[in-house]
Amino acid sequence: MSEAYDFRAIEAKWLPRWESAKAWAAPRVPSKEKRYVLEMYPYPSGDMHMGHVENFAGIGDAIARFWRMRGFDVLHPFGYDALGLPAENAAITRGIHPRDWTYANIAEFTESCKRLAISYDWDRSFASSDPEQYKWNQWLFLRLLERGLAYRATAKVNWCPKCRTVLANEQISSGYCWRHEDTVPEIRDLEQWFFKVTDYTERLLKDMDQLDWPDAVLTQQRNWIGRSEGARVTFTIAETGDEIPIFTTRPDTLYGVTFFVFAAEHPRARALAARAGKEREFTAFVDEVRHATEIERLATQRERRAFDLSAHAINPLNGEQVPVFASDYVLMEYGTGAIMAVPGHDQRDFEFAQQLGLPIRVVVEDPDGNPADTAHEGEGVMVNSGPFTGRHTTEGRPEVIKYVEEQGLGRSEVQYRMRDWLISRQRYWGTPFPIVYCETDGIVPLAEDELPLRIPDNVEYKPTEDEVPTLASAPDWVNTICPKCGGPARRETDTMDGFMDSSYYFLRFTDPHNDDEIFDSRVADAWMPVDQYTGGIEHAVMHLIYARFMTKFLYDMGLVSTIEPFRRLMNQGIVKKDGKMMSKSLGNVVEPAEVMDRFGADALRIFILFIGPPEDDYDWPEEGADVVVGAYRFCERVWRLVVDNLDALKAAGTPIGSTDLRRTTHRSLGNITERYERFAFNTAISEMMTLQRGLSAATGTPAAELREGVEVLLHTLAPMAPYLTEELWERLGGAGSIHDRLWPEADAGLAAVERVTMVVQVDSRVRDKIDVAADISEGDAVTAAKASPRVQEHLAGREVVRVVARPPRLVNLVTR
Ligand code: ANZ
Ligand code: ZN
Repeated sequence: MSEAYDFRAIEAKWLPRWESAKAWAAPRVPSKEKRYVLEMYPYPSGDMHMGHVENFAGIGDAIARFWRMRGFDVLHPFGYDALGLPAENAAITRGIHPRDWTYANIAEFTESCKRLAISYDWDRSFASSDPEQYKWNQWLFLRLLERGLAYRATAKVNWCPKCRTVLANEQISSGYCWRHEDTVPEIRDLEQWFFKVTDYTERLLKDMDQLDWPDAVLTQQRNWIGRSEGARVTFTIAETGDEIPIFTTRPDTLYGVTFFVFAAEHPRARALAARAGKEREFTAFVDEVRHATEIERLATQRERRAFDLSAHAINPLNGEQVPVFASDYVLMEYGTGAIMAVPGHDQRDFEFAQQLGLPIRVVVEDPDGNPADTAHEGEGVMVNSGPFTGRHTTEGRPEVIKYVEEQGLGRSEVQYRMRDWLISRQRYWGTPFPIVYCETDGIVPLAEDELPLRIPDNVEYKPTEDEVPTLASAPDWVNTICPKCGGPARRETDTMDGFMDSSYYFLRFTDPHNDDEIFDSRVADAWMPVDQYTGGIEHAVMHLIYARFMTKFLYDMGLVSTIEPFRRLMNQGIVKKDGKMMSKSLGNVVEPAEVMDRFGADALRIFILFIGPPEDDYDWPEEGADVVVGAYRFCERVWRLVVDNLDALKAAGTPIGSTDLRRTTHRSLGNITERYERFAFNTAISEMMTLQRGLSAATGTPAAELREGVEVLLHTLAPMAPYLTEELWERLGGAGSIHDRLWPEADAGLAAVERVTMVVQVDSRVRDKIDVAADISEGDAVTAAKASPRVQEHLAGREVVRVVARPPRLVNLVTR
């Protein structure tokens, strides 16, 4: 009876050794070609779940370890995105201080990472809630302020009564709070801090061509930036002479304007209402509109709130006068807050016209014939359009713009959907703003040596029924003196959005404990950009836009020489159970700790990569943790392969010649390597399993050949099963750690697949001879046969009714 596979003993033996050797520490600057591998750092809201296991211990660690064995200097850091709402919500429901809750979770999460043997450089680890880290949020804020990129403005904000905080527009899904799906945010007016990301729109768009990112993410970014080309055209109110510019993407439809619409919040709309003696009704109308969310306002197929302003707008192109309304479907924040309405060619205008019985005029012919119940929004030949009649819209559009410009009626213009980044949060557990408000000096920045301005610790964090503590709950902290005049001043009681922390943490990881600078530029330049970034598709816009913005800002400051932080991005799939995301509240969680207790960390690591391509979702089967037994058995078979043959393997010399087993080994190595390179980890594992079976069955072969195969198996399995391979490598008498070794190279001669000539017949007559691999599959042989041009010529479109395939020598296509 051979020695049993005791993963517990193996884990207990190696983990402390790797820890004390700091086995995964990256050099300060790389001396070899570098690779920077990063997984989006997690919010520590509890212990690790299976999604984290997949991203961190599966994908990220397999890549980092593979690249290390390929001879690169690898930076693979880890930390925690630890400021933000969940800590306060936990504090509210459990009566525990946000800090205590956060750091307890971090300790637990870190233990799980270590048990999983994820190759993180732990000396670089930090939490964004560490004052030494959020100091740099404050420092960056001051740099943005100096350059006019941080500013204060009154904004209509979305206030969630349950979170008791302001939500960003992107934190609202289908009109509800992103965290409280039954709560519609209220609208409030507040003075807020913004970052001017809109100064970077063109660069954010243009530099996308450098990114090797999934198309879905690039598309979301493009839509979020929302670039529209069009024109600004000025209309005049007949009754008052007010000149009102509008933004349109379709100046070629100017002859189809039949009415004019203001956003409810537009100041000229209120003035016109007052002029018509309708101010009271108008105020009620505006109040109602402000309670609708932006998403609701832009939706088609709903009743629109309309207010007749009893005025007329003059179309500058044809002098026609059209009625003027205010409505909720025009947004104050986009374009100019007023539109020319073309119901013939804009669906929202069409629906508004139908609702109010306004005229609809066709000025672009629909090539497919215009159905009466929709607007034709596409291109076509211009009709009823004065001198432009007969032109195609694609030509007419620039001509109209040119005419408008010549006549001084307007100009061409580009508009963006993207707004400035609202950075203020009315929360306690966030980064305090490094400024004071002084009665005489206004906004006064703190000096650098006063940073970090810490979150006041003396607040007894005790939420009550209807009030959550904020920084305002610490009056001795809020009331301070002005650094400039020494007079009384107040601190800002808002804190910064958590996306601030994640907008540059990847740069900070290159030099994480630098107290004098945000990072040493030489060090950052040596490691940047991140070569492989992995994280959820839910971060396609906010985080990835803000991180790109901040990198460009730091580039502009001359601190870093990369303009794009993440060269390559992967979105890992979601681990589900019963078709839903695993979650404690649904009770459908398979706990990583349970799996590790039963089968060991290596089995879990292998399993999580074996479930499918990393980008695909995975629905965990009924059996729960039991399914991992397959990966465990594979570990056990590898164990036995080595332990049962140990004496022979240790005595083995160098293999020679071209034997079957050697060819299998080298061909497998070639395949496995190629799959690692594509991050096709699941198929790499299948190939390793095939190799293991071949080796385990090869009893009686010379030990040297067996040893060669075993070494390939252990080396290629090392990035996925670090404990097992390290132990077996030691038992084999291998030198040093297997994780410090270089990836084996396949012998090209041995790995080469033999080629043979395959005869292709059509109705039993030879029509072609093609060169194929000797191990070609039946399916591939038939495909290759059908693809031959000569065969196709002889088939001449006739149907193949039967195929006789004898790969690799013969395929016969029978047509009758
Ligand atoms: C006339 C017109 C005719 C329009 C037509 C479209 C089609 P994008 O592509 O998203 O940039 N618009 C302009 N400002 C608006 C606002 N503040 N609120 C709501 N809608 C607004 O959309 C630009 C188009 O959206 C503009 O072009 C304008 O309608 C409308 F056949 O002008 B258009
Ligand atoms: Zn909420």
